[in-house]
Amino acid sequence: MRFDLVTLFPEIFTGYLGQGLLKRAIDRGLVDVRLHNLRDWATDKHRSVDDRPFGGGPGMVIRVDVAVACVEAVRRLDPEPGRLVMLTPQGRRLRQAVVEELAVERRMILLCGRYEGFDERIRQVLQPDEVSLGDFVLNGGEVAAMAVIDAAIRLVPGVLGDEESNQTDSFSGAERLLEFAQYTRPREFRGLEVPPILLGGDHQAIARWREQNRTLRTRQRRADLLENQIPKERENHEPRIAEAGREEQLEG
Ligand code: 6GU
Repeated sequence: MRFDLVTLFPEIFTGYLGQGLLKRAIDRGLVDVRLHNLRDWATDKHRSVDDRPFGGGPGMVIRVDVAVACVEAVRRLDPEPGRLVMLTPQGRRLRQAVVEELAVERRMILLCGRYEGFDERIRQVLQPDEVSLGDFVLNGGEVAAMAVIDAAIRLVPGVLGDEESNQTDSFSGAERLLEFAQYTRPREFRGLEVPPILLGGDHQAIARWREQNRTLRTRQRRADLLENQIPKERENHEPRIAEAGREEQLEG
């Protein structure tokens, strides 16, 4: 999977790209990340990429001419046009279902803004898929772009090793519940003990405990996730297509 990052601050990504799972995926050729500095497409002598908003007000706005020239040039770097994702608090909220949708792409171009935002005509011309991390404001799209890449590469086949799996991740699988509680050594710490069932080696009992624990935790912490559940009987007797219809209804 190829990512092209369009940003005014490519250096933000260098530490992130050189570490952990992502570095391993890049070294193994499973993931390719290219950095592009928006400023390289500025045309005036000051190399300006932003300007004051028409109508007045605080902050600066990313220029349409620079952004469009940059994205169009970056797009032409590969025959696969890819999906253009604009990181903006006005986008649809990123969740695992959105990550799953993005992760099937062979290429993603991630457009990061800074300052007050993008000239509206950037949206009109490029028609990006607009994605937000949530209902709060970041200083720019770079942290959000890292989140998109980080979440997406977990779903690229081969990126996770044998020891890791995205199957039991929170928000994953058919039910999209939180993950169950995990424990490791020591068995006892300051009087807190590991649930004995996890030490017993009865794999069916462990699976039952984890299933219960997932549901309990989700009810306690994120009851909103349980509202999206398909009732068990319906899940068993109705075709899967009913699930998609229901999800649409709940999207609102
Ligand atoms: Cl994607 N960008 C910015 N600037 N702020 C955000 C965001 C994105 N998602 C949440 N807040």
